[in-house]
Amino acid sequence: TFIINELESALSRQELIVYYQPIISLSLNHALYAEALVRWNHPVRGMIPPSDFLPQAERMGLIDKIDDYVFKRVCDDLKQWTNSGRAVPHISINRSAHNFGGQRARLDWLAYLREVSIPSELITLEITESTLMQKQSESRMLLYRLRDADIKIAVDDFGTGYSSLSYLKEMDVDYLKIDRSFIHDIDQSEDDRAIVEAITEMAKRLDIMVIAEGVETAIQAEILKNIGCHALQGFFYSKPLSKSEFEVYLRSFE
Ligand code: G
Ligand code: G
Ligand code: NA
Ligand code: MN
Repeated sequence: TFIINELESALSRQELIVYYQPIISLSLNHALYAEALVRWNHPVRGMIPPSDFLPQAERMGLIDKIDDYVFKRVCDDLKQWTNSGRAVPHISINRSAHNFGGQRARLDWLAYLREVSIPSELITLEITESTLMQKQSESRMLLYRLRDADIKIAVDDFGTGYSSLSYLKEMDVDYLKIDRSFIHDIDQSEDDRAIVEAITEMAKRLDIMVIAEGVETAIQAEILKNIGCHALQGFFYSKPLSKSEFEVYLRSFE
């Protein structure tokens, strides 16, 4: 398809751009927080969402290049925000399970942060449960290196992957992001509410913060606040914003 041929050149032509979706803190110790989400600004087709090209990118072995590219763009933006003298947001960045710990032809994220003098505490890595379950020593070593350097780890789409919770014991994680499939009907479904309550209770006892994803209505937000989630993300608060829109959002905190 068109994507296979064009994705590689999209990278070199800088057609991939980063949007930021605000994450609303209820009780985190930092108020400014957002998830970086890639978009493809295609010269003919316009803005293409990640769901329409990341699966292909993964199959083509291009996802590492995309993740490294997005990481660098986020670092550029963080550098700019730092230099502006304004409050600097924490940013969550997705890193695919594919070749997660791979050393070959991959950017060393920690070395890069040091090179551009960005404090690693500003960065959270969003990874899936399958990444945490990877037993390869390269992946494990990278996770431990990142944690040692104060990068935060968030488990993305929590509850939809492996049912084993053993990794929570082996690996310190900072956030669980409850998948939006549990949030969507939470005002109707006793079951979904029970699941979100149980996850939140478990997380608190493990000293892990809970972020609910896909919050679309005031009722959902109210229920999630009462349950005690630490932060909320979703269209009810904000869609993903372009960099300049996100800067307007940041200024609204001043
Ligand atoms: O923005 P949207 O909801 O369409 O994103 C769809 C999926 O793409 C989400 O699950 C998100 O985690 C993932 N995603 C967005 N940006 C990136 C990225 O830069 N790298 C990786 N690996 N996944 C991303
Ligand atoms: O979990 P993941 O990283 O895949 O989630 C990010 C994706 O979810 C983004 O593509 C974003 O556009 C999408 N998204 C963000 N907020 C909402 C929401 O409230 N409802 C739905 N359906 N999707 C959302
Ligand atoms: Na997610
Ligand atoms: Mn994510």
